[in-house]
Amino acid sequence: MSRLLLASVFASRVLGHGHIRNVVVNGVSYQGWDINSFPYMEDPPLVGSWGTINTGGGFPVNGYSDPDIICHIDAMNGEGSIPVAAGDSISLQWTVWPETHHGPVLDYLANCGSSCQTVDKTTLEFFKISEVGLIDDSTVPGYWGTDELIENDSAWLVQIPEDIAPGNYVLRHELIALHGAHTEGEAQNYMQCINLQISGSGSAQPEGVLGTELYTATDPGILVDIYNPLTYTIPGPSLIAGATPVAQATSAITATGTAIVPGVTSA
Ligand SMILES: *[C@@H]1O[C@H](CO)[C@@H](O)[C@H](O)[C@H]1NC(C)=O
Ligand SMILES: [Cu+2]
Repeated sequence: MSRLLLASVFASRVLGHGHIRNVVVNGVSYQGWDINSFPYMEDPPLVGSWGTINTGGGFPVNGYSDPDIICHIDAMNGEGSIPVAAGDSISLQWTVWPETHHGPVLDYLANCGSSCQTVDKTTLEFFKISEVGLIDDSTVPGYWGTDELIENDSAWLVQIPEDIAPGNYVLRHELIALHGAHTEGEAQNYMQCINLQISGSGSAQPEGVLGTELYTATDPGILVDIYNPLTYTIPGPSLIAGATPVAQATSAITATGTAIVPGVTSA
């Protein structure tokens, strides 16, 4: 389908849910992929974010083994990458997230090998670098990662592990809305992928799992009734060693950056 056709088919479904507007690294702001404008452009800006025809609707439509769970529906590899150093905290700045959509916030990395621009997403192996679930259960439905995102002016900090081996990585950032999750198949995952070129002198190469194997529909963190008191188990693989649960605040935006296209390196 042409971009224009996609835009007309899906524009009506994107209202009401958010997406990552921009990514801030050391005060430099990089534009995200904007479903409301990029599909209409002949020559959209070079960004690190992966495009998708839908960052708006509830997901998954076809279950957790569908490759659309990896970087959202019909995801297209990001054409650029954002340069970061191992240990940097990056700020993912969302548009408005709906208050009713309580749930965890999860961040994964996967090594792309030689190029995130051309990698086959179904081969990416994701390891978890950050997770925030039910923060305070003293009320029902509780105070969740998504509520912290809203309270923090729609900004989410995530720290790139200090000891990670340098290279090309996909950051997979995900919010899971659990308001309907007491019914199987009604949890809603909202994931977005962003290419990073990570520099540094670390050597850690954590093992990951395929995106299509991250979750099942009956995981206790996916099929769950948040309107009754609960102890919440965040879904997906365990955090890697060396992950930082709480990132350090980043500096204010002082400049605008442009994504780069990394030279192809040996894997
Ligand atoms: C939310 O803001 C607080 C206070 O600035 C900060 O310490 C915390 O790391 C932020 N949380 C996230 C996930 O960005
Ligand atoms: Cu919704």
